[in-house]
Amino acid sequence: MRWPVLLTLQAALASLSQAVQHYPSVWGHYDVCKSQVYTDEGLIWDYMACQPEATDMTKYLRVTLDPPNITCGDPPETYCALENPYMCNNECDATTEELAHPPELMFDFEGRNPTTFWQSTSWKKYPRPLQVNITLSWNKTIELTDDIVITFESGRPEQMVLEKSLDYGRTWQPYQFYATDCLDAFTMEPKTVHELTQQTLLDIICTEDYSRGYVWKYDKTVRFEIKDRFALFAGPRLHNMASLYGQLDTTKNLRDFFTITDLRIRLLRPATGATMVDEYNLSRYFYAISDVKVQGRCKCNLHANSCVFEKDRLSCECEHNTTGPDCGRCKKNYQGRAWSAGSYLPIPKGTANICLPNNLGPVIRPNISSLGVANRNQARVCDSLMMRCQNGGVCHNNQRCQCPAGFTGLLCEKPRCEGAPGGCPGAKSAGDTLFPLPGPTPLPLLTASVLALLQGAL
Ligand SMILES: *[C@@H]1O[C@H](CO)[C@@H](O)[C@H](O)[C@H]1NC(C)=O
Ligand SMILES: *[C@@H]1O[C@H](CO)[C@@H](O)[C@H](O)[C@H]1NC(C)=O
Ligand SMILES: *[C@@H]1O[C@H](CO)[C@@H](O)[C@H](O)[C@H]1NC(C)=O
Ligand SMILES: *[C@@H]1O[C@H](CO)[C@@H](O)[C@H](O)[C@H]1NC(C)=O
Ligand SMILES: *[C@@H]1O[C@H](CO)[C@@H](O)[C@H](O)[C@H]1NC(C)=O
Ligand SMILES: *[C@@H]1O[C@H](CO)[C@@H](O)[C@H](O)[C@H]1NC(C)=O
Ligand SMILES: [Ca+2]
Repeated sequence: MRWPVLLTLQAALASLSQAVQHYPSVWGHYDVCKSQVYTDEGLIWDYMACQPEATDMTKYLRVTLDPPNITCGDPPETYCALENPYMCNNECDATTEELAHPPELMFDFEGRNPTTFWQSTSWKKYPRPLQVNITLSWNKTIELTDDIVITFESGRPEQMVLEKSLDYGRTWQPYQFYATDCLDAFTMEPKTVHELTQQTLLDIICTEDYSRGYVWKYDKTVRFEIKDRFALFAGPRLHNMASLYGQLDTTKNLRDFFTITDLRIRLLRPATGATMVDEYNLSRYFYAISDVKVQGRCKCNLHANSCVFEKDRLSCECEHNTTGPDCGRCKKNYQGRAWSAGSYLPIPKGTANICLPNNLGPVIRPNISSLGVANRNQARVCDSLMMRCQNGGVCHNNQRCQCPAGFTGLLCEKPRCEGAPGGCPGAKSAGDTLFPLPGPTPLPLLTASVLALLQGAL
């Protein structure tokens, strides 16, 4: 009798998850930090690993140019087209709104016609290099979830480096080198992201894919390929996110690779479209960028599912009694055990690793090692797909069955009133109390779990 109920429910959830599957859900669905559940002990909070949704991070950055006066228009200048030195109709004048090209235009909503863009001064001081640093700062650690895409309005640079910082701009590491000739520019062998393997994923490469000369009119973008790197673990269509999560959980280097506080675009040599620079017409050489895309999420150590932007500052709204901009510490009075990040494992809900109150009795407190910082190696008690919880119990975290009101026991195998004098007065069918689960957000929780299970199973 109960089977059909469960099966129908599963079918409903499965079709729901199919509907949701089209989402570009790059990092899965750790979207709930806690929920209320019924157990043998009554209504209790259940805590889960959680993270904010990925979003457009360019809304929250500060941009700095170096040299600071490298933006065109002061004094006004006229530029010529790279392909045609006789076509000089590009005017820049900082004092006229329609002719000014300030840095903000790299991050405004694109989709208007004509495009809006930042533009540098031209290469007036040739042969001194025309170099510009564009630094994007968040003052917050963020995790990249999609490719960084820089769209040029000018030709793409012949030499450029993308750099990152993980310490608010104190130190910088290269992310990727870009050149028409990698050997000549950086003495590096040219490579593409497709040559990387799981073992070489963290290698910094120089690519010639985004710098080629005259065809620039048709391809104006320069990319840093995040998704291709994810795909080395999660498969070509990122369907096996469980595998990626597993790796991210256990490999700090990998996690850090996709984590930044700042990005720097170092423009080292503008497009010239030829081997020789036309010294008599340097108004053809400059940089112009119409759009920069950075998708990511606040890093909250799996202790928050939202991140707020207040007083020009991003910060995680920490749960699990953690605190700090990245939820990187336990709250005062909740230092009963060492702070630990949440864990993506076990799939699908992870492990919250909440901070515990200081004054826990000796019952729980002494043995942190047996409690486990992350209980990722704990034995599986149940599995919702195999439906080993009986009498309509729901498998929870693979670690226990949430039994319906009438049943108890590890697998809900025992009627609660068994042995009670007089048997079970007015016993109801257990199936009736199976759903809905009481609690604030049972549906997102279930869909997230089923989705992730399905994704993991693919
Ligand atoms: C750009 O930044 C790098 C460090 O990332 C620094 O060495 C270089 O001098 C800067 N260049 C300019 C033009 O500011
Ligand atoms: C930018 O400022 C520096 C120092 O203030 C100056 O030497 C340089 O000529 C200026 N460049 C432009 C393009 O105005
Ligand atoms: C650049 O070329 C155009 C077209 O030949 C010419 O009108 C202009 O004077 C040149 N600019 C310079 C600085 O020589
Ligand atoms: C960066 O954030 C910290 C708090 O996390 C704040 O104290 C500091 O003023 C911020 N710095 C800048 C440059 O906004
Ligand atoms: C955190 O502490 C508050 C009291 O400050 C308490 O109400 C809440 O249940 C605690 N949360 C967790 C996850 O322990
Ligand atoms: C925790 O348990 C281990 C063995 O399981 C034991 O050696 C250790 O002394 C215990 N720690 C505390 C603080 O009781
Ligand atoms: Ca723009």
